[in-house]
Formats: sequence, C-alpha cells, structure tokens
Amino acid sequence: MPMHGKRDDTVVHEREPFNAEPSPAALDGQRVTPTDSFFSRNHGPIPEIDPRSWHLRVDGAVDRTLELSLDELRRSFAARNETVTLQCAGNRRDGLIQVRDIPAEHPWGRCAIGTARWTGVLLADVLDAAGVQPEARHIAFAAPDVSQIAHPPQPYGGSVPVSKATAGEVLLAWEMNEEPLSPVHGAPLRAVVPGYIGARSVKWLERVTAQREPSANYFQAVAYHLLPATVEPSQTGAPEGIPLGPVSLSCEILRPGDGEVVRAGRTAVSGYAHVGADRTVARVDVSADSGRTWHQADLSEQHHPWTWRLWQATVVVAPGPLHIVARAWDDTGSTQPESTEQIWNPKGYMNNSWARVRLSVT
Ligand SMILES: Nc1nc2c(c(=O)[nH]1)N[C@H]1C(S)=C(S)[C@@H](COP(=O)(O)O)O[C@H]1N2
Ligand SMILES: [Mo]
Repeated sequence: MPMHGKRDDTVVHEREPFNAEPSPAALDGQRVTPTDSFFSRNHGPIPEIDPRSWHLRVDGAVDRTLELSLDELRRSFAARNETVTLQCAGNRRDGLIQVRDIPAEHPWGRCAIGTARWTGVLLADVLDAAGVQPEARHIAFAAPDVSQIAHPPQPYGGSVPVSKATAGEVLLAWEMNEEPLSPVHGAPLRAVVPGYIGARSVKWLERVTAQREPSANYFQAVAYHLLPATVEPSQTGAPEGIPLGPVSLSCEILRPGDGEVVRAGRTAVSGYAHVGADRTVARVDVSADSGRTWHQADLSEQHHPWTWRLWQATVVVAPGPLHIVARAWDDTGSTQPESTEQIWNPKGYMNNSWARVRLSVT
C-alpha cells in the first residue's frame, strides 16, 4: 500500500524509512515526471520541521554568516525554475544483484530516476551573498534526518565541489512541479544538484558550509563510493573506492515491460537515456537480437540542459523468447558496457550496463 501521495502501482522497497519507485509504465513517455510517480529515497525518518521557525544557515569559510528564513530567501534572491532529472546511484541495482547478492541494499529497478520542475534560488547567488573565501574547496549540505544505517548513526549530509556549487545550476528549491515540496521530497527546502547522483541533492536542508575538505558525513565519506569488486565493504583499511558525484551514462527500456508477452511483428519500444557531468545523450540504439543488429531510436529534444532524453523505436520481433536491448551514446562518443558482470561492485552503484527486457513473442 503506497504512501506519501504516490500512485497505487508504486513499488515500495521499504516503508520506514520510505523507499519507493514508480512502475515503468508510470514513468514511460512523460518528459516531466508527475510527483505521484517520482521515486523517493530516504535513509532515515522524515523529520518534522516547522516552516515558521525553520531557517537556512550559511557558514564556514565565508565573509558573512547568513541565517535566512524561507521568506528572506524568496525576497532576497531571484527565483529560478529549472527542469532537472534526479537519478539515484542505486538505480538498476537489481541487475547487479543477479550477478552476485548485495545484502542490505534495496534492489532498485529501472525507475529510481525522475524529472521535475524545481523552483527556488540559485545556490550560487546565496553563496555570493555570503562571500565564499578562497580557501573553500567544497560546499557541504546538512540535514536533520538521523540515519541508523550510517556508522555511527548520524544526520544526513554531503557535499559538492565549490566549482559545481557556484556554476549557476544548483538550486535551493522549495517547489516541485509547481507545488510546495512535500515532506517526503524535502520540505521546506532542498538542494537540487543537476548531473550529480541524487544523494547530493540533500533534502530538508538546514545548513550550507563552505569548507576546505569534502563533507565528513558518512553518506559522503563512506557510502556512495564505487568499490573494487573484490573489496568487502566493512573491511577496515580497504581502498575507499571512487567517491561518486557526476552520473554516468545509462538508459532504460520502460515499454514493453520485462517478461511481457507480445505478438510477432512490429513492436514499439520506449524508454529514457541520461548522463550527468556536462555531457549530453547523443544517440540511443535498440536491438531485437541481443546486439547483433541495431536500430537508431528517435530521441526527444533536449529542451533543458540537465534532463534525460526520452526515446522510442519500432523493432520487428520474431516468435520465440528474445531479449530487446538498448544502449546510449554521449557527446564524447562513449557508450555503455554490455554486461553487469563487468561492472558489479559491492554496494551496487552506477549500473550503466545495456538495458534489457526479456520477451515471449507469440
Ligand atoms: N536529508 C536527506 N536528503 C537526501 C536523502 C536522505 O536520505 N536524507 N536521500 C538522498 C538520495 S540517495 C536521493 S537519490 C535523493 C532522492 O530524492 P527524492 O526522495 O526526492 O526522490 O535524495 C537525497 N537527499
Ligand atoms: Mo540515491
């Protein structure tokens, strides 16, 4: 029984803390994801915040420490509306779990991703008002939700490099799809960091700190690192892996559904493709014969720089069991690895292997 205003067909991985993703059918074909179909990823209970006493503190290596109420934020800075895709680093983990089990992590399917219209102010403008000092290299975000998953248990936090924070694309948002943020999506204010893993878009934001080092928060310093396949995550002295920031190139098939029965002949295939950093999706290929021959999909326009591109194609399928696969290319000419075996990692992040659905064709 889904909650928090989500559709009835939402897949709930955990009720408390709430972790849920929409069905592929709910995500398919919509450039902007309705809020009731937007995934939700939480590491602790949703904090109870009184918006009247809430304020944002901006501190650390700044010329002026700021304390801003929501009204002051709205009054002091120009409002911005940006369409931005958020993707969880654990999106598509279920594919990695099929290679080898990943205990204690949610088996996210292909829908821990969504695109919303976010309204707020530019973090760059707020930082400008505070005056970031030259020794600051990172901007840390802190929230009040205490996570028992962290070692030791601690409130959620993370950071982004100053260059990203001041690039004029990171938002401090109070609206999602033209409505005030709901509690589950971070009311009254959240960071929206385009092109980075969702983990950096800290919800229930209450503190922004300019500092020399990345955040020491568990979710920045320990979790959300891409570990070598041979490492035991709890092993002490193990290599710390790659701290994840910009999102790698990936794509998914949202229609037909995995395991569906379809009739022989022409079949419509559609889905999304997404890449972060400063890259763009340049092409999507679809194959109805496991990658021996490829058809180029039609891509939706890139109206906004920080959104996914939806794609569709028509392929001809012959009777029998078969796999439809898809792969995206970005503007650097990079494409996705074919198999999950090559990219399995102990925490199950960044599954960017080819998209795949199994079909029975009658
Ligand atoms: N305070 C706080 N912010 C958070 C999280 C959290 O648990 N607590 N989860 C992060 C992760 S991992 C993701 S993917 C996104 C998900 O945003 P959503 O729940 O609005 O979809 O929020 C991020 N921000
Ligand atoms: Mo995430």
